[in-house]
Amino acid sequence: MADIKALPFSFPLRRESVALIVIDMQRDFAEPGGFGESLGNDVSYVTAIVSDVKRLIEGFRAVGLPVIHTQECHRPDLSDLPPAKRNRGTPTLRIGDVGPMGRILISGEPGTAILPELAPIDGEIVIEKPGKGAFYATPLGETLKARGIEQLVFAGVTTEVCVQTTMREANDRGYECLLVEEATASYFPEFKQAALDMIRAQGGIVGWTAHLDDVLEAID
Ligand code: TIU
Repeated sequence: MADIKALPFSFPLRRESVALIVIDMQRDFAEPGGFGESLGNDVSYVTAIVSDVKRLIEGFRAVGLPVIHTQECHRPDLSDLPPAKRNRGTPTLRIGDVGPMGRILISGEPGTAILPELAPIDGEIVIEKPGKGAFYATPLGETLKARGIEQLVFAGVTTEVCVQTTMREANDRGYECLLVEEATASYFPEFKQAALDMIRAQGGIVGWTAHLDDVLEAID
């Protein structure tokens, strides 16, 4: 295990305190008929990163490092869905409505599931989150503390929404955060680029970015 070649400078990797966190690689964001498409987005930007996210997950598993998964979803009675979130915009299907993969972004529905290629295995933590950030209204903070995790390597979607929100939440809580460029996607390539740039600007104001091969080499 070595430091990770990263921007704006190398990431001081510590084996005993690092985990991979994979944000919201769900059918609802990657497949036609889900939440992402209901908002008018081209989901092929998400499917394009699946093989690289898989390589990253398998790299962490191969060396026995923890993998955490998140899912953006709500309770079936919508009690954790603020009207301001449900009513925003003009989607073709709102959160809680029935679509081709079941109720949109509702816990336990087929569309809410993590893509089968990236599915959690026994022992991996799965955090269901009602917000864009994974710390808000979830046990993530306590779970990380209990396991001594202080460094988070980020993958998932979308770069400027749930990934960046969670990175910012984590950065403010004292975690060292690194985003893997090939393992994150936005429905807007220019937003992905802007998010990468703003995360690592000003001496890593929110954290670090790195390329997949450099992460895999360092953890080996
Ligand atoms: N719409 C969009 O870009 N993202 C989300 O709604 N959720 C996540 O980023 N997971």
